[in-house]
Amino acid sequence: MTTATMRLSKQVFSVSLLFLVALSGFAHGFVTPRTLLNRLDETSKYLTTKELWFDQTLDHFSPYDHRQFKQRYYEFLDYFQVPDGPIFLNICGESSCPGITNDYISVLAKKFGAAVVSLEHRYYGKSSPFKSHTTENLKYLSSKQALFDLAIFRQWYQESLNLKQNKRDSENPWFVFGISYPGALSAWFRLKFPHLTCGSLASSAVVLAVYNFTDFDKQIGESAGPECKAALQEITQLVDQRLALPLSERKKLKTLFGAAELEIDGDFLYFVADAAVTAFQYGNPDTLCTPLVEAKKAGEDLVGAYAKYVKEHYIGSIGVSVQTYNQKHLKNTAVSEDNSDRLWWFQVCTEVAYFQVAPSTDSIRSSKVDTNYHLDLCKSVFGEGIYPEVDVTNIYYGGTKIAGSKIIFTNGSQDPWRHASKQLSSPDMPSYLITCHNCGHGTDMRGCPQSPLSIEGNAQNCSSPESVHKVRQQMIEQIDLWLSECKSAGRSYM
Ligand SMILES: *[C@@H]1O[C@H](CO)[C@@H](O)[C@H](O)[C@H]1NC(C)=O
Ligand SMILES: *[C@@H]1O[C@H](CO)[C@@H](O)[C@H](O)[C@H]1NC(C)=O
Ligand SMILES: CC(=O)N[C@H]1CO[C@H](CO)[C@@H](O)[C@@H]1O
Repeated sequence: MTTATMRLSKQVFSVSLLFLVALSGFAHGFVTPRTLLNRLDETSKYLTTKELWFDQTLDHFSPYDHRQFKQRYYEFLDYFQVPDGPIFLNICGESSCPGITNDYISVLAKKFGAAVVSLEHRYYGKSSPFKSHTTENLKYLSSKQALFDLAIFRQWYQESLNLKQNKRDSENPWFVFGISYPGALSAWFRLKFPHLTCGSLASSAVVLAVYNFTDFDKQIGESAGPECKAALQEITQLVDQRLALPLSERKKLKTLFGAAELEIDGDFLYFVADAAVTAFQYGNPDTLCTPLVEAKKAGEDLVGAYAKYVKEHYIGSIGVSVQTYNQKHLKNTAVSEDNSDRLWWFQVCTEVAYFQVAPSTDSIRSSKVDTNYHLDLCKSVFGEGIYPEVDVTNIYYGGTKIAGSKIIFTNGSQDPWRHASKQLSSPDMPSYLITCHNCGHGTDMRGCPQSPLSIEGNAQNCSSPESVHKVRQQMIEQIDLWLSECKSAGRSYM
């Protein structure tokens, strides 16, 4: 994901892929280029990939269903100060979890002498309770069940540790971490199970379920700046015009973008919009904007210039698979490690929405990417009656009015997702904004820019490394304070 798109070295190439998988392509559903992932040198990019297994309850809310399934988890103990160092619970989210990613958590673990444990999210990766992901079988896939999974796992892990260390009734101080949807889970975990953790880091945490998420597109416009925004809007207009032409012309257009398989125009338009989003979300805006603004100045074909970015950068170096935008593919109920897009769409279509619809004026994406497009997708992929009840979700967790405590919220200024996060500080819940040209999703944990992954950040490529550094220092002070409050009270929670 650098500007040198065409000449990416193999190493940079694989780091981008790893990065993408680790961060989960949150923009749309999921983009998990598994086949390419296998080429990675996984050892240096993960703290550990050694799989461990845990027996989890399938339905935490049923009084009589006692079925269980195998859930995958990881532990990293290299920095752990035995016996009473802290335990960092690093939440995995809406994609396969092949290990504990070697991001800023490793710096924090070293600093605090912490163990790091990570549980794969139910249904994703190798932690599916079922052999087929029919809509009926997806009924236990929810954030509420996932939070309960984490609580049960946390309890069990502590007990096993106590057994190993021959100690009773004493607990290590726990701290929970997550980025993006796992960031929301991290905040919600502290909200629902405050007695199980000393505090939470909720990085780019999307705690507000949003039905018509028009602020998302608006933020892309702001992050792009006037010139790039105008170019993107002109491209959308031209693409819309060409989609009104006869079928053969429409096919030509889709082929130009390497997306001939997207027969439904809405899927294609969503894909076209999402390709631009990624540049801002992950801190590489110039990769997209520089060639577009240049093409515009030179009077060159803008659609052609954008298609080149999409094919070479979005599909090529990032390795996004076009089929993840294809409703036909989303209907596939087969269970495999790269089926996360169907699963995430199910969560979107039942709980959180975040429908990335076009605002009524000044939109960047096509106005055809509207509420109906999303509702039709939910119905077509999962069946009648599947649509999100965002109000219920927000009543359950509180949205941005979450009444938690000891939760750190962090956001990147260029990240469209920040409008679904908690951006204002409140007592015991500080919120920090990391402001810079390429500060996007999860900057605090993934460095700046967020790809290629560089734990401490890449000062050469980050427009303001000091703003990242400042927020990290504040995070460290908070974590230190809350852990010590826990310890002095002799408890694993406060
Ligand atoms: C990032 O920095 C490297 C050198 O550290 C440079 O080769 C590359 O072009 C930079 N990428 C961007 C997007 O600025
Ligand atoms: C979402 O947008 C659609 C179309 O503009 C509108 O009909 C609907 O009322 C909106 N819903 C909410 C909850 O804002
Ligand atoms: C802590 C912080 O800087 N919060 C800011 C986040 O962004 C919003 C605007 O989107 C500001 O209003 C907040 O002050």
